[in-house]
Amino acid sequence: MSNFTTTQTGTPVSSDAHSLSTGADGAVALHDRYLVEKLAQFNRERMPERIVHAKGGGAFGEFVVTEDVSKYTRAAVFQPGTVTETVQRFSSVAGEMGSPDTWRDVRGFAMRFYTTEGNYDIVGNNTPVFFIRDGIKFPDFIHSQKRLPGSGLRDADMQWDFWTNSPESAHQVTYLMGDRGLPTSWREMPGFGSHTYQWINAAGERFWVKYHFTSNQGNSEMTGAEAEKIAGADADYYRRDLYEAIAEGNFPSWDLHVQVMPYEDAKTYRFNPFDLTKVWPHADYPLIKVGTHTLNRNPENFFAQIEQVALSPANLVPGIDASPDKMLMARIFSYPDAQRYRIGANYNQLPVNAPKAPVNNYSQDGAMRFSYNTPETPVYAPNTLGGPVADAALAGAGSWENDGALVRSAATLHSEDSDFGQAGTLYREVFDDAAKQRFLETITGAISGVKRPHIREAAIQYWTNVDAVLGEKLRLSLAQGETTANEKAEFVGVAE
Ligand code: HDE
Repeated sequence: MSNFTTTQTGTPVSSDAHSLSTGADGAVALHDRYLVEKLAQFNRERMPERIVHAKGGGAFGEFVVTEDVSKYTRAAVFQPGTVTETVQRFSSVAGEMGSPDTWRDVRGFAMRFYTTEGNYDIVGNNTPVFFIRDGIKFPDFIHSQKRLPGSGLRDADMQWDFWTNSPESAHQVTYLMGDRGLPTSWREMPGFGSHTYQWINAAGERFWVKYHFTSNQGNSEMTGAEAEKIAGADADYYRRDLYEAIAEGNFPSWDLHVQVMPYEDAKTYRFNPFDLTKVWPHADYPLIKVGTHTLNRNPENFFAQIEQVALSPANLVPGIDASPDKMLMARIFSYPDAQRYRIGANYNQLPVNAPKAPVNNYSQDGAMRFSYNTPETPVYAPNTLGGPVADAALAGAGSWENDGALVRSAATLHSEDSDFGQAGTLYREVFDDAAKQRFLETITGAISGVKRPHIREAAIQYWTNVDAVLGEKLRLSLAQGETTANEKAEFVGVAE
């Protein structure tokens, strides 16, 4: 028989159904090594879930460069005609691994290009901005979105106390509470790199860029009621949709565009171009197409390939670099740190994380190491024995100028910077009347869960700062909700 069961070490086993015991009904033998191995392996099947973006799904694909953007970047992955294998993972932010896909939330939109120059990862969301602009607030922000320490329950007071005390969150919360917070599927939503990055061309000229992924399936959203119903019926609604679409050969794709800002413009632009809570109006810096990303292959093993994929903004390639965005710089530390903790020191050697380019350095050992240098390769640098040597020209790193004493302060304000300005523009100019009505209903529902009056008042003021008419409508809508609730309570009183 060829398909026989073995231990983890490849030795055939006697039974998958009966433990070794003294007599049919006797004591189980401790030396039943397969029983012990099977139970011990089972106890170690879970590794820590991602502390954010724990629930998700993903697939493999390819990116094809259809245009010529070589005047902006030397990155091999973005040269005309280049085709690069990719992996992409979609996710929600606050929910745990078993949470419903269709809870209202921002969606993770993270991908890796396995380029000839090493892995390049764009780890963004389905919104172009974020809730905060300094990474030091991230743990607090996430704590406020997750669970109360005592009851273990999620809590509207926490959420709105954080948001109303972090006014920079208004733009992203407007996206979150708008239609974008409930996409019909991962296939029918856009993606963004969100941050500003730096591109460097072959002549060493530097540009600032923002990434936009436009869905070729179009954008589509569901209502709160639809999302709530689906959440109860199928917690894996988005994951199933993506898997079945690809299995049926219905391959989703996105066109990648970039906005390109000349290096010198950054200093005088009307918005702080490195402030993650702001967008660059397309009228200022129009979209320039780069190519098309298509997802065309499902994972063979969800845990090995999607649970263990370690996507990180630290994975940058020659011709692409970070920018003086405080959030991006904090993320560049945090993702590899989280992945070393969650997966292990040698997580980049796992097949799904291993680059398609040679690894050549002096790192060694660490648990689960299974690829290594030849015995002749020195384990230190500098050396005279032919070990790898760093090459700045090959590394193609970017740079920028900034100086000043070490300070802890808010970002420099540019002429039109404000915490509520772009949120108000989004609400007034992008939401049509129907979307505005849905938005009012959503924030009314969310804020009606707030118990403390001072936080409720702060939330009304927060939205008044976004748009005065909206603030008035919200105050009225909350008051009406309260009246209705009191009437209901009175009614129940009578019924009793
Ligand atoms: Fe994340 N984020 N993040 N985040 N994030 C993680 O990395 C973090 C931020 C995003 O599908 C973690 O491996 C910090 C912005 C996505 O595997 C963690 C800060 C944006 C994913 C982490 C941010 C994101 C993550 C969790 C503030 C959009 C899932 C485990 C400085 C632009 C990627 C892990 C995947 C995952 C840290 C803010 C998106 C904990 C410290 C801004 C899509 O390292």
